[in-house]
Amino acid sequence: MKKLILSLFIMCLALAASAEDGHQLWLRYQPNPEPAKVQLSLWYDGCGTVAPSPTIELAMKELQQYWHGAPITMEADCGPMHWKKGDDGFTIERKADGGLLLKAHGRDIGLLYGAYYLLRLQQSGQPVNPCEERPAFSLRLLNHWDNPNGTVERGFAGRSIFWNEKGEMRNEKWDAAHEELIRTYARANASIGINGTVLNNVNAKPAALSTESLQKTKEIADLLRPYGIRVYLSINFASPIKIGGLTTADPLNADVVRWWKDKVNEIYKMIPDFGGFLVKANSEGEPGPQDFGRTHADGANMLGKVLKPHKGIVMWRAFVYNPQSSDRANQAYEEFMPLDGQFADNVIIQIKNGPIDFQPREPYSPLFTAMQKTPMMVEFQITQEYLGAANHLVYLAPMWKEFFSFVKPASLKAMAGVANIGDDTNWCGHHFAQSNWYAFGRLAWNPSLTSEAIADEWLRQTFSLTPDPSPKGEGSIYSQLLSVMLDSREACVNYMMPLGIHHIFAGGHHYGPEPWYAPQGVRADWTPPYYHKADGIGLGFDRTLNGSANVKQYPEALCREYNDINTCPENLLAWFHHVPWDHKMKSGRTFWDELCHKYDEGVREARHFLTVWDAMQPYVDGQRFDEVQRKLRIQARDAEWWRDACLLYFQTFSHRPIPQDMEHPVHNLDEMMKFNIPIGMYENPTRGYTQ
Ligand code: GCV
Repeated sequence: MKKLILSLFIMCLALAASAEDGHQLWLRYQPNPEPAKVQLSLWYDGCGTVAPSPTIELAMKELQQYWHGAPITMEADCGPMHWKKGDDGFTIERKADGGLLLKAHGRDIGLLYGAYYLLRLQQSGQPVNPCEERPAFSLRLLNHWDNPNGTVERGFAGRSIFWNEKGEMRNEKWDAAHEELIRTYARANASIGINGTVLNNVNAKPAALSTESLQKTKEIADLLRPYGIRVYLSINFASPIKIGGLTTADPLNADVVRWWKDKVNEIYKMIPDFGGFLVKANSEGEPGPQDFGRTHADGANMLGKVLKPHKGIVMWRAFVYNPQSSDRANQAYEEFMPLDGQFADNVIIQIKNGPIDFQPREPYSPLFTAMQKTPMMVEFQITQEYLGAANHLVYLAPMWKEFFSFVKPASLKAMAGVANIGDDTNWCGHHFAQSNWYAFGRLAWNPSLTSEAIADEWLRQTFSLTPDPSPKGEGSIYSQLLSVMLDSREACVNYMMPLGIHHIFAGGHHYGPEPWYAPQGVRADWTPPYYHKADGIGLGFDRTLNGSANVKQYPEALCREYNDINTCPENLLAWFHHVPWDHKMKSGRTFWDELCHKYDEGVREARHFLTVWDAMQPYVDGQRFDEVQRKLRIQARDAEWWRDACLLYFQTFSHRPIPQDMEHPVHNLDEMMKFNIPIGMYENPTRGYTQ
């Protein structure tokens, strides 16, 4: 044990001294000088041996290269009766001779997952015990919002890793390096159990289905396959018109159906294990079946039918809203509930975790508990569109766990996450944003893992942090850093939009505060005043039975709880109520005073994160230390900017003083109102407010 601690300590010192760019993610296994003892035992229906698949070869290679423990026997029944059956799981047993037995439940990928499981335990210093592991969801998918020109919508980590500016997968010059990049991406995903990836933006260009583009998709699929990852594509519902030369895309039109059938056949000829389609229809200007007088079910089922013979699926998004409605939060429910039970069995409705749009805090989308007869999956956003982009350290597992405290994982078929990955050297733009990719995969495998356990294993693997014999001792730097991760989401809510306020971001790029943003001609539901409704009386959206009645979409007990301002959880107060400025809060303060204190608390937390990180300097390599420090400085300044902008702006309605017992704004409202960051939705701002 002493030896292990000493070598980890030395490793930490060595790491601190050497430069590190973060490209290795959490995969920092130490190679063996000699291959580890790993044996294969594969058979065919109990009567013959079979050759290992590329996936099994990978598992073998990973363990031989990096496993330092007891000899391992890997075992699988590869007969047609078993192969491809069963789940993606595995079992680990201890043999009488002290060796380990790793058995796939059915599919070869179980052995690769088992290999990464063992390496994770080794890397994070945890013991290996007999276990049986199986994923909670059979589909664990990343959604890339990558455009064919190489930009990434809401991408803050550079450009697409799949498509270059010419809309090509790759060109001659970066062939080998690019293939390596895709393989590393696949390996990282496999190490956390992700088994599917949608390669293009849901705002899909019809050309994604051109034969030329499909050829590139096939090349990517070939690289990902050994890692157990299937590819999927987002499709544009008007493709039959745009690239098929038809005059309609009506899902009930025979020519349209034939066009989709032919296209799907073409895809499966090239990619026999193609996963299926993701569809954003009749949403934010994207075409859909309603353009032809048909329903979401008509559109989804037509696609489901043509994919079915190939075992493909349709993920049909419920992210719909129109400018006329009086409450955007009501709309997905209003459009989809009447269709409950009408979807084909290979169609899954993909629903964002909240009813509006990936806000720092939202209640869960009521569709999840309302729809009873329709397969559903949740869509989380790993990329931080509304959480400080790649500048803020915000660990998202607590947010996703909050969702699962309301929505039972067993009620869902699958979990999708909008990826935060780009071609930046460190993949995610911020070293700590890697933890969100990691946490997404771990929760998709096992949603009952705690946020703390995931953060702990990620930190240990990513930063090789065990600098002292009691690294988790009360008050140790390590435990403070762990707390930073665990507290970071709530801190972000506090300095951006506490107490249920939502969608008060800058227009367009969504970075920074702009609660006043309401230019003429912009649809109301794209402007913050639509959501905060600040006036002389108070702040917040009345979604009670006297207001938009959104509360009615929740189960009865929750409806009652949310509807009453005295029982509604305070962290959702302004989501469900127009809260009077003098409303008495549990703390005894008025709502206005509480709001001021929450913002200030957020600022103090963001500053504290920087203080903790500064103390990490001796234990972290120089490059990553500096890069994270720079980002934490931006975050602390941004938190101040958010507090000052929001409080000074809302004060013009509340006409109440900022309490004496907190720090007062240091920026001027008129100057902040003139400030804007000249970027679009494809890049990370280099800094926030600079006055
Ligand atoms: C891909 C929000 C984002 C858009 C995104 C959309 C969606 O509106 O701002 O960038 O488009 O959600 O999820 O479809």
